[in-house]
Amino acid sequence: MTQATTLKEQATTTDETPEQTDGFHLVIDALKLNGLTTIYGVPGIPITDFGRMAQAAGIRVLSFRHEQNAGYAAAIAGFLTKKPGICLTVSAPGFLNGLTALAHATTNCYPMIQISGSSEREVVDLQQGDYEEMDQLAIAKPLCKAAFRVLHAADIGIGLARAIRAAVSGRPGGVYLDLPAKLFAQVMDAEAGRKSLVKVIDAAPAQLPAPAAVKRALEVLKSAKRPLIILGKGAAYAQADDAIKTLVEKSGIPFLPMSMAKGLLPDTHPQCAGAARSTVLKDSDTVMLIGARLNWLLSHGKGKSWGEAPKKFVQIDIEPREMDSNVEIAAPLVGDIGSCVAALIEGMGGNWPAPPAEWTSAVKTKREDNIAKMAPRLMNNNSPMDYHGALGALRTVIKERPDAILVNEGANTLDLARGVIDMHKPRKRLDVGTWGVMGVGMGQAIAAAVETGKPVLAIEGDSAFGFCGMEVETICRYQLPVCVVVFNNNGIYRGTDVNPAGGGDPATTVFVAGSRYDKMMEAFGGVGVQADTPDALKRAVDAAMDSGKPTLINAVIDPAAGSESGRIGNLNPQSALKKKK
Ligand SMILES: Cc1ncc(C[n+]2csc(CCOP(=O)(O)OP(=O)(O)O)c2C)c(N)n1
Ligand SMILES: [Mg+2]
Repeated sequence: MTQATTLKEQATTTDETPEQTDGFHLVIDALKLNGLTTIYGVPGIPITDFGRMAQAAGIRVLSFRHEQNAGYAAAIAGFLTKKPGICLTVSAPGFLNGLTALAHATTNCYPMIQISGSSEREVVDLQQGDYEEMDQLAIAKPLCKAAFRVLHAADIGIGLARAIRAAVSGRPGGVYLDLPAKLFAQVMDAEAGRKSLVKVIDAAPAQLPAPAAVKRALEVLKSAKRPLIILGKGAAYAQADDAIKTLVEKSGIPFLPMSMAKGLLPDTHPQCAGAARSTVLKDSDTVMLIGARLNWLLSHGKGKSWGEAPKKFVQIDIEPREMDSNVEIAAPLVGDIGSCVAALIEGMGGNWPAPPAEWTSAVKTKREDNIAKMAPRLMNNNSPMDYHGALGALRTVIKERPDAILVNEGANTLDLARGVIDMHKPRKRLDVGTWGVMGVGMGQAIAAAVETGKPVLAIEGDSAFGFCGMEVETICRYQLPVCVVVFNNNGIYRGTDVNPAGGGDPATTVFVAGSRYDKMMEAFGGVGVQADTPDALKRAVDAAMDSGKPTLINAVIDPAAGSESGRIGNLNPQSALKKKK
């Protein structure tokens, strides 16, 4: 090398400004480094360019029509993948629209990160009336598992790492990450930027149960005369499917799946007590909860539905404070579900005694009786359809297509579908979760299609669908294999109520009679079908699932068929005073 060229090279390096990066790119690089390659959101100031750049950088960015639906998509993506689902929102109103979903994710223990742009701190904190002014961090904090704000570009890597860890470790939940507008534009040295990024190692470390706790749990189980296992959606989330199956089968104990744990073991499994729910809750003497909480969905573990006889509970949960939340837990087993279940299997050894045959055969008889009672109702071909006729047809669809993902919301539409439609594989049933929230359907359907690539069947009450129906445009835009069936009974619970005042306004629970929701899908280029009989419904769903084309089927349900609040009418407050007419 000559002296001249060396000098020339030196000159070029010193003349050139060092390579630079900015907040936009650091957020993108940090997401990619951690394998977070899908974003659900709505564009606008200050994150419009961020969305574009993320798309350019190979991240899949799905734009929704409303942040709440993007948030529900991110939340269920977290449930399906065990990685935090990412929801991207604009400041103030967009942030608030997404926040319901973040709170829902936290309540349901789904890992999710809501990344929101926010306005300028200096102006917001002095309350000087900035564009979309709001102290978002303070508002998000009580509604999620953790909340962070990043002010310096050099802290983006560590900020995202903290958010990921908080979302997925221990009991998963929603995390808020506040990124003020200025942060995106901040520039820094590219090499220093690269070094500032953090790849999160072992984001959800295994948490092993104490050996003494395992021993205690096995002793309680062994002394049971009428044992029951309840599988919650935490068990489905854990993705410890084989271990859970082994535990259930080795123990011979009847199991009851909660709604989103259906299919963890097939509902048709000989030990499944789904169709004998009230019997097993009442008559069991020992109950092992696996990733299920004793909240309202299990009547808090006490009261009429749990019968008179004393019960002993064994509970597996990663959150120690879950123990004794409602009743005494005789054997708390704190740890991640995979580790706890593996430890139990090991502790059971080779000759674990089967539960008394008297108990298992009583459960079997009850289950078979109930299934036989329901069977003829599922086969009717009435028009207009009742819930059972329509659901009987859809039950066959899922039986024939066990890999399809079922999304389900509504009141009667939810409660009856849960009972009627058998699930055959884990994490194929997605629904309203712990809050019984309406409007999750389209977000969940979109995320399910995006994250799994499987066809989706969304069974929606007409009211439930109304909360998120505009996202059919999103489904059409991204050409997702989603078939939406709207159970159209002209209203909430029923379409038959009349205004008690006799005035011109309709009753509070009824909608426009005979609406054609199928036309909404047609408006965006999807397939719309009107179905009046279970046979026509089955044909239309099969065609949709075969073609993979976005489809909406308006399933005409008898407006008088439903009951108030579906299966939970008892939760409506009743005044001691007589009803005034
Ligand atoms: C966000 C939200 N708002 C309101 C409710 C109250 N709610 C419970 S079920 C329901 C709708 C039930 O009607 P539909 O979806 O048509 O089902 P159907 O019983 O008619 O089959 C409503 C509004 C809720 N659960 N969540
Ligand atoms: Mg309805």
